[in-house]
Amino acid sequence: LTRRQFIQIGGAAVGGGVVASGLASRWWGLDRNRVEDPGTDGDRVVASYCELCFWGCGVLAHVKDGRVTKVTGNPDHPLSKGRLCPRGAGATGLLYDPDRLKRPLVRTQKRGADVFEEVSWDAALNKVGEGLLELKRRHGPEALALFSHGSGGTWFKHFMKAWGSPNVGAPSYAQCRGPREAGYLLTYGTPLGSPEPIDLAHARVITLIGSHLGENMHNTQVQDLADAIGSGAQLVVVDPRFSVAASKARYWLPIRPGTDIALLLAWMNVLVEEKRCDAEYLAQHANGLEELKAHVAGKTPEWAAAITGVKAELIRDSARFIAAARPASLIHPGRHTTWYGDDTQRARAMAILAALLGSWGRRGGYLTFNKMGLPPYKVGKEMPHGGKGAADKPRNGGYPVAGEVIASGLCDAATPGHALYDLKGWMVYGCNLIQALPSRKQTIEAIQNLDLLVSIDVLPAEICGWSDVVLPECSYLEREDDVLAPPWREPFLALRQEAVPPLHESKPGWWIAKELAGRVGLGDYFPWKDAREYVDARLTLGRHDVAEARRRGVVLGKVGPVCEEEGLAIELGTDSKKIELHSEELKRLGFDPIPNYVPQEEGPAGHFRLLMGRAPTHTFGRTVNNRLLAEPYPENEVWVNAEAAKALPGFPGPLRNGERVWLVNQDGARSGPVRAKVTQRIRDDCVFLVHGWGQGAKRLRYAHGKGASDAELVTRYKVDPIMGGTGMSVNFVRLEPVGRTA
Ligand code: MGD
Ligand code: SF4
Repeated sequence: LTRRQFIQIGGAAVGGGVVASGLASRWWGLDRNRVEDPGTDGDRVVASYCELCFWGCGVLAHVKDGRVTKVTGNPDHPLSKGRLCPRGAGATGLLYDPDRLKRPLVRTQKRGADVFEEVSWDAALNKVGEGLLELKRRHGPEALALFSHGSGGTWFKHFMKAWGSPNVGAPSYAQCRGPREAGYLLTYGTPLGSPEPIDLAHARVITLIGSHLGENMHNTQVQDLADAIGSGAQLVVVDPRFSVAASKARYWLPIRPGTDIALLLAWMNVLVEEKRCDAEYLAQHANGLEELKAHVAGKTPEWAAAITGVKAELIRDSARFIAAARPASLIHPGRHTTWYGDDTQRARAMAILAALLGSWGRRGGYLTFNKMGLPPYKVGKEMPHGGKGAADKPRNGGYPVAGEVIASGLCDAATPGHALYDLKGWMVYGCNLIQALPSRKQTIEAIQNLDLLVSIDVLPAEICGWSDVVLPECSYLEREDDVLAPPWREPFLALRQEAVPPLHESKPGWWIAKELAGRVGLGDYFPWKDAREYVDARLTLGRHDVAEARRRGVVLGKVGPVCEEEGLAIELGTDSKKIELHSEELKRLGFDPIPNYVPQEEGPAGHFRLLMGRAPTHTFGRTVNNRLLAEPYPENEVWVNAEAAKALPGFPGPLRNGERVWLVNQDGARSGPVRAKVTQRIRDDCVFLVHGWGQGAKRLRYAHGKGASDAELVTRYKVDPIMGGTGMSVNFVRLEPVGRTA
């Protein structure tokens, strides 16, 4: 199977138009051995890094007559390797979106009425500055929180340090990858971070447990996955839905949602009972093998079959298949892991399974990536707050293994009556909290109690409609930002550079933060003239060739060994310096030291469990208004099992493919109308929606009202007691007919 076939199938499965559309020529190299010629058809090419999601691929923006004509992958950049995913290729759809925020806005009616007047930058910044100073005077600096998602947020994080508040969070932790970070931290002594240090390219068997790579597009991972498949790697996919990856898999396990821990324990049972673990590796590196053996003793495939709905034979065969490829048998850790409230334990189970396979620290498994250091800009003034967040002042509601500030905790802390209540102001950079936090009702209640809500955004997202002041940032193609230097196999520094000047009256984040700082007496903490001078100073201090870095957009570091096979000894970050199969820390904290399966609550009769995921051409709500990306996937659909669709309560006859339905949850919350995708590719106890649609923001003229919002249907959530993640797959919906026209 070639990359092209894999991607074609992926595209066809989720929106056949993609492959046929104009996007296809910009989407990946069409031959996997050849990088498309990035030669410009314009006046010049500007190297930068992408912000259509948070992966950070290197791009080349081609500019002609002052307009960006196309965006291609930077061949020199280790994350893009000359290719972009469809979202990255569609960046001009954001740059030239007619609905962009054009001028600063100040609210003129009650919050949520979405009525604003356009004002000058001076007026808007003065208003925010006065509001901030009043907040500080009345409640102290820590009454301000920042929600920040995206690399431009670094300027506002810097502002928060100067201001003196540790309350900086993002939904990407407690509403996304947090449980995984906690699970791996407890097991190996280190969280995974982003990009995940996994070796998809060299794995011989890749096990995806509810990770729908191919629809979930992290460019480098999908490239590596396609390459691995092309060179004979096999997939095992555990998903209630026949995902694109499942359609390529040797084994697909259509699991009952919420029962993965039972399956993982049964897989461990087979490995242990049949002596298929890496005994030598475990003897050298792990603690608690005997306790683990005793724990999984009765947890046979037959036991798990009754729970998971997956045949015992399939569980046994797939366990043997996974074990046969060890250590190059990769259990993908997943990323969006806040499902059922027991998610740290599920992540622990995955981490333990990886240890039994001996894949931590080994080729084809988990690697140790390196980061390129870069000296900081010399501010010359000590920061009032180190900004260590959760570790500094617990904004984590007492969840003992929370490694970052809990965004939902910041919401709690703005809700009167809550034990942590002391927040009075929010700055929101690039997060649509209305869709991103669980329980919209609580988010709005918190907002209504704030003294000040400021949002900084490119588009008029729903959160802007609730803000007091809206500050329009320019898109990433119109601005400079800080250097990006994540840990990676080939360490690198990447530059964000302005391809074209800001459109309308939008401004870059660095400018907004600096101007605000000046208005609240913190100008000394922003001594740089502009972001370019800031970045060049850091590069110069790091002894890099600034002109060359700007030309290539990337500085490559020295590649060192990343796994045992390359000579890197396996070192664990736990206190015991061993892999904690049995976690003493969890035991001390009063939690199960080895994961246990605990049944999830079932939904009411006639309801389906609501599951969510991604589509290849969209990054949740950030791209739904992008006309280019809407071409292949204009709105989401609700996946409904074909058998179940034949006799839905309240429907006069079978639900037809393409028919519009309302989704109504167990508490009466309603979303839609949304088209039904009637398919055999999903179990009959759940339905599936791609996240991001059902936008209530009227100023998003294209996306407004299209599809259904899963967030609107998440009225309940189950908190992970270990790290505070909000499990959101605990809601159930029934379908209601709308009409008979497709
Ligand atoms: P989810 O979105 O939760 O996580 O991507 P993933 O880490 O893959 O995964 C959804 C899959 O899990 C679906 O296939 C669903 O059917 C399955 N599933 C649901 N419940 C269960 C269950 O109980 N058990 C099992 N085994 N499977 C289950 C998210 C990731 O994607 C993230 S966090 C981000 S921020 C990125 N966002 C993003 C995007 O917005 N767009 C695109 N195109 N790609 C993206 N990549 C990243
Ligand atoms: Fe951009 Fe796609 Fe890379 Fe994300 S994965 S940074 S959207 S090219």
